[in-house]
Amino acid sequence: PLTLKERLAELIPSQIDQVVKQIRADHGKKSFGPVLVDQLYGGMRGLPALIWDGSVLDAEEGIRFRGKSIPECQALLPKAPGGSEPLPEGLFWLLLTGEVPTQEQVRALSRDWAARAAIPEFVEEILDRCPPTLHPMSQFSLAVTALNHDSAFARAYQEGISKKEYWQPTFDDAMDLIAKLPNIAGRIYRNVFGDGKVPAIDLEKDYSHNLAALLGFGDNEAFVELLRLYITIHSDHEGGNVSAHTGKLVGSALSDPFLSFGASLNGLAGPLHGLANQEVLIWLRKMQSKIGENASDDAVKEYVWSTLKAGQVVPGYGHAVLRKTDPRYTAQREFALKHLPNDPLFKLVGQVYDIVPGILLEAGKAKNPWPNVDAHSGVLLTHYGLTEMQFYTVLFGVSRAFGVAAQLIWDRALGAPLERPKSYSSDAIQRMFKDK
Ligand code: CMX
Repeated sequence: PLTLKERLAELIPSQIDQVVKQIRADHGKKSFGPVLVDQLYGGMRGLPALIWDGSVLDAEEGIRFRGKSIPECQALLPKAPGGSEPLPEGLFWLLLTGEVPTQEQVRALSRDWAARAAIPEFVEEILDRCPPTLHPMSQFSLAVTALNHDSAFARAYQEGISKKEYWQPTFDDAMDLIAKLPNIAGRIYRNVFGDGKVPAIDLEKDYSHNLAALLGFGDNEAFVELLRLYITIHSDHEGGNVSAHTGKLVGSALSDPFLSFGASLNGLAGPLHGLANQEVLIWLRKMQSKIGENASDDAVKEYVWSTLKAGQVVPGYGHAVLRKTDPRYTAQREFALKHLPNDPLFKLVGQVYDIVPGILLEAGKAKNPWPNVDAHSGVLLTHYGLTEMQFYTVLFGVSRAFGVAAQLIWDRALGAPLERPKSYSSDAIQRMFKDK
């Protein structure tokens, strides 16, 4: 069977000639509609501005990866022997090619990533020197940025590679990037929360198993299954979110995939984006310490209102694009119903789900009162003993590499140009519309 790189090499010419050139010839001068001044001040919500092939987000239905919903991916993508969650290896193949790989192709990808997993000694040293008080996301970003030292793309560019070949070293870097993340994440986790000793990668195991083992949970098959699901659903959420768009933007300057994804991680580390992963659990724990376990609905309601009245957001609720319950939330809820139905914190998450949307609607500001992906992930990780909340967004970052890397490869294959949208000053806008 073909390797992923061989299959991509087959797909790229037809995507350029029969798809992109055709779309531009047929529709290149068509408009999506007017751009409103409000959109410039309003975080560019709804402004069509990017091509992103791996996934598209529907406001009502949620994400589809290459046209496939999360339940469809769970049904169609290859599983580990005895497992029932999709292997992220298969999801990466799907993101890149639009095709569901065979079991054998996924096995080959697991082996390839395990073989590429080692990180340079100097990167280990950088991590070992970080004070444990430096947030795990900052450490993660430092290490990923430093991997640029061995970038195949950066080297090839210096040696004068032709534009047509850009995608090839980008692909090699993307594979290295994804492959090395478990070792980086494992080292950060062990340095900050453990004894600093990181076990070796097992060349025969799948990516999620190895990541779990590096974190110290390799013997817990349910946790490994959770990681397979977690990485699959956090991988990609179309192109406009902060981490995805940042990676694409930085990549458009022909910064290599390590520099580009390092930038993505800095965006993911913000509390309105990936850091909500940790914020939700911190918020739930604070609630428990204030109103006790098994609190009444009224006590929970009061706590939610007190959050809003203090001028804070309810973490894990709301979304810039989604207008319904996030299917990534639902997938995690189903995992919890299967594996940890009686967990007290899971029950609290369910209680919060029954209460928060009504309050956000009553408060009348949030356009979407429903939970997003981050409302559920922490309770699952905590259940299995991964209780260090400051680490959660690192796992989100490992997963987000899949989506960003896939698009970086396609951007270089399609010759995507430097991104450079137009900006205006308020003064310029006032002058422009003075008499209109
Ligand atoms: N709690 C309280 N207020 C909220 C809210 C929430 N969960 N969600 C939105 N609002 C408020 C906004 O802060 C905004 O208030 P102001 O007008 O005072 O500025 C108002 O409602 C309108 O916001 P919106 O148009 O509905 O939402 P945005 O597109 O501006 O922001 C998001 C989207 C996700 C940043 C916001 O819903 C939020 O802050 N949620 C909590 C943090 C969170 O869970 N982030 C994770 C998102 C998923 C991810 O990227 O990982």
